[in-house]
Amino acid sequence: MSAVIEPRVEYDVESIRRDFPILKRLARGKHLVYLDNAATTQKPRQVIDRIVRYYSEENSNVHRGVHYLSELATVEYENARGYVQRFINARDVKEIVFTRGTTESINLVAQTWGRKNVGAGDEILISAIEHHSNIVPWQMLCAEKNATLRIVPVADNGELLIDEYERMLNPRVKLVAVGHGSNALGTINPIKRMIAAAHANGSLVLIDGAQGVPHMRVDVQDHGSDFYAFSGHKVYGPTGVGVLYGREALLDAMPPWQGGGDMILSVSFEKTTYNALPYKFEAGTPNIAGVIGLAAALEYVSSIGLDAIAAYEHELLVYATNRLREIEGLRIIGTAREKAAVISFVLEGVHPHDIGTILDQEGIAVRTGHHCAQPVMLRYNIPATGRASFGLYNTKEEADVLVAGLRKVIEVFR
Ligand code: 7TS
Repeated sequence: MSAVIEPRVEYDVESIRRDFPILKRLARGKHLVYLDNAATTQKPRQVIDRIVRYYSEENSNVHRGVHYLSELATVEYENARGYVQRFINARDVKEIVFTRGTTESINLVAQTWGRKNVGAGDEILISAIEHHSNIVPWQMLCAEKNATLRIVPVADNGELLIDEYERMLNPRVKLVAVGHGSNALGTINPIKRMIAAAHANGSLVLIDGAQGVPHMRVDVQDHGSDFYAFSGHKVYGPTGVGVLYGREALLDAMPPWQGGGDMILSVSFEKTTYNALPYKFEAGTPNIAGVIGLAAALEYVSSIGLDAIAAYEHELLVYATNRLREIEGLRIIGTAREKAAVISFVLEGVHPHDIGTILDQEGIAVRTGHHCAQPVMLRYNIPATGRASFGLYNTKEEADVLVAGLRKVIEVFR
């Protein structure tokens, strides 16, 4: 696998769209307008082809055979780990653990580091705008350990109250767990500042990067997180694979999680010794094709350029926000100054589910509901929102189609 790729010189969205076979298809007889990228992204043929090639030419189990294919699969699997390490600028490949996704990465930390290090009276800080994946594992841990979960509040515009956060830090706070970006509101949190404040307080920080990695350059050494979790499928890679980055000293001191093959050095009925990092946390046959496909996806976004993607998506966000604001009775929920291209909205007099159903008839895929962030809905006193989330292949024309679709929704309910 190549190391660093020169980004494309200019952002050519039409050429990028040609990389994604699914974007050519129709949905309900209309051109597909896919605006549900926060849920999952579509896959470029570079990723699809890589997975096909793996199964056609390289498939074997890793880390066990001395035969040719097993060696080949192992090299590709470990090269992928190296690619992920360079992609997020981790210090060492040992710091990259492959998981099923963000959810599993967070649960791994809660169940291993958390069980070992969190006790009665300790506190874990999360924020009011977390996805359920970054709430429930901590609730479970706190219930088991008699620890307290505390919630950093959010302002009306969707920004966390950072001064309040800094006041909440105290010696009992063992861990701060916050999202890099909010899937429900689009808010990008000032994680570098939040991490520095937590470290000054002696607390560790886990960043839920599910909505970070797809939208911006992530450098774990620069922002300084102790753990960073993300999913392959939200960054144009396959489902069923994700990453837990953890600082080596922390991972090293954590007990293993699942027991099984590959995570051991030796097993007898009397005593088992565990494997070195990162294998200690990768019990059983991993998602080899998924890991290789994930590296292909990261290579793909690198070839476009993370900064170019961020700039392009920002342009889309500004354009779509302005167009949506033209619609009478439409209210955008989440207007933080730093936002990813995620727009949640409610439409006066129309239930979000009806919005989703009518837009679907137009071939427009948006998500409606609570977005696995029910506390956010409660905070803004709404049952659900419609949500358009943009990716690197979306266009301003698609934002126009969305606006036209919403005008149809309004017609129906007039
Ligand atoms: N954290 C955030 C911020 C997310 O947006 C999601 C998924 C997760 C964690 C969980 O990721 P997973 O890959 O382990 O499932 N968000 C969404 C969404 O917005 N719509 O569907 C899934």
